[in-house]
Amino acid sequence: NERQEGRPSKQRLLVVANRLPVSAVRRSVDSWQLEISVGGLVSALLGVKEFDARWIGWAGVNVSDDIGQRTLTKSLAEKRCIPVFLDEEIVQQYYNGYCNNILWPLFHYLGLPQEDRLATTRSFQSQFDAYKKANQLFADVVNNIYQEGDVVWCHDYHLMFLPQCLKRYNSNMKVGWFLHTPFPSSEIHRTLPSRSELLRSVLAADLVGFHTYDYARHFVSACTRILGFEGTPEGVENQGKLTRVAAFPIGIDSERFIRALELPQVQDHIKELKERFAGRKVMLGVDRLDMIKGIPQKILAFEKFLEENPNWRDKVVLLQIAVPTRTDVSEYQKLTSQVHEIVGRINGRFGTLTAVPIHHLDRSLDFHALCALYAVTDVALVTSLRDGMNLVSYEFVACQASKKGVLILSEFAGAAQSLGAGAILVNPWNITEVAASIGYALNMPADEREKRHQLNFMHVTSHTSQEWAATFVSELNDTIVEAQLRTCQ
Ligand code: ADQ
Repeated sequence: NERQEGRPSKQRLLVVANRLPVSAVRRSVDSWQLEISVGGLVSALLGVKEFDARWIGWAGVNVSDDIGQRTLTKSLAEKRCIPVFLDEEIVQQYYNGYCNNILWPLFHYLGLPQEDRLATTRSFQSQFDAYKKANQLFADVVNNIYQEGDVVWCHDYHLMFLPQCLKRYNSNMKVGWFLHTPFPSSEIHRTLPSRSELLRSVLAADLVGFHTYDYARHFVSACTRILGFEGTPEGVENQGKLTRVAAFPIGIDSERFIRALELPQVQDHIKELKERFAGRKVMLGVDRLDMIKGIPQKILAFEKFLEENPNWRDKVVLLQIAVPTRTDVSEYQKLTSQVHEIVGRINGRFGTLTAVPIHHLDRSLDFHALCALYAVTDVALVTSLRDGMNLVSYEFVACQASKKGVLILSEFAGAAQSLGAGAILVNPWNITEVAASIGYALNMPADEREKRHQLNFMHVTSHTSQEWAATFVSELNDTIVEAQLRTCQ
């Protein structure tokens, strides 16, 4: 034990997110198979060596029996993960309902569900109750393992109620909250029936972080207009309590992508792809299949480009990789059919016996295949209608050191604020503009591509996910010091 040996031990960081970075599959009554998913957050925190990170979250399975809960807890402990157990009813109401059917669309400017106002209002209340209950279950687990000196970092819109629950347990707990989606204009947030309760709870945190300055500003405006609190340059103040609000733009572990390109299996993959698409420029879209990603708009813009530029029809291919998510939700099923219908129509219209203009895959790619695809791409198309940041744009840039391809990027993605200098920014709703940008990108002279790429590459490699996590946690520690100073004065 480091403490006993007199060496300073690392500060414990309790990372609380809806999902653990591990998926659990039950093999028998008392044994589990665990699969780690190295998402952005995991690699961000693996790179931050000064903290001892523990994860608290839902393992994605319903485990209602004691043996199951005990054995899963034990297996997860080896991965430094602590499970929160949620029953099916809660998952339905909290996760599928309040989080994904209400907060997700609202925060992306898609509004509240409207099909049947009365039914929506009734179910709204029960979903919000389940949301609070679920957040309380997360708080119970955090509180059980919390030790003095720990910092607690809560993530995303699933856990907006958590800061308040935690502070009720222990007002000295250091609590930060970070939102991965946009925070919408206060006029949008105002429509949410539980608007004030959520804001008050988030304000219980010591530090509140967003990807961009705009989202932080929207949040502060919501607090001043809806709660009547005071907005200051540091954040939001109410009755002497200051909650720091700031922008912490996320990044990626760029080294991981750059290193992967050297691996023989990735090189083999690159070679295969180059042969497969020889003589054609490659355009790429990689998204979760979600309405916010603007996939139909992107494909329609590509169609318009082909329509207006017959000379390009057999010289360019669009690879659209879309991982299905939330497949049990009807809107997502409709979106899948809509995308398939458009792709089928365009391929029927512009395809030949030997080649089609769009390859659409409804699936996830493994990391190495993804890196190879990024590396052979001439033009990446990120046309989100709204997106907190968008890491695909960063990953593409990291893999383009030799090709220096062009990034077409939606001005409504947070990434537009960091990669705007090198990318071609577009309004994804304006199909004509996106089609024209495709033409501009495909014809761009090498020196302009080089210049634009360098700007983005410098940003992506110097603003990494590790730096993002370290900055947030160090600022969180500082806010506490400030608070303690105030009480001492
Ligand atoms: P997401 O909406 O998931 O994240 P994004 O930032 O683009 O969006 O991250 C997606 C991740 O999934 C990327 O790492 C990408 O490589 C991977 N991915 C996507 N499609 C894939 C496919 N077909 N196969 C394999 N991998 C695929 C949320 C917010 C974002 C914010 C992040 C981080 O919505 O705006 O940038 O959190 O804060």
